Amino acid sequence: MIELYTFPTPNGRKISIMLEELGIPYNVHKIDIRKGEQRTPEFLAINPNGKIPAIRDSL
Ligand SMILES: N[C@@H](CCC(=O)N[C@@H](CS)C(=O)NCC(=O)O)C(=O)O
Repeated sequence: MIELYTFPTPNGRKISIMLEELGIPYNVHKIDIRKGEQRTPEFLAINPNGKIPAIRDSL
């Protein structure tokens, strides 16, 4: 299963649009960039550049 880490910004919506168009199932995890959640150790382990969107394939 694809795990999508995102927030509703224009960049953040791009991956949702792609996954919807491809018909690929995915889980959404909100990363609130207004609260700095993109800089938590948990999120930086997923995307070291600290930006959304990011996807992970949990297999
Ligand atoms: N295309 C770029 C754009 C990502 C980007 O700029 N994301 C912004 C939100 S639209 C972000 O995460 N900003 C938070 C930050 O820089 O701390 C990427 O995927 O690396």
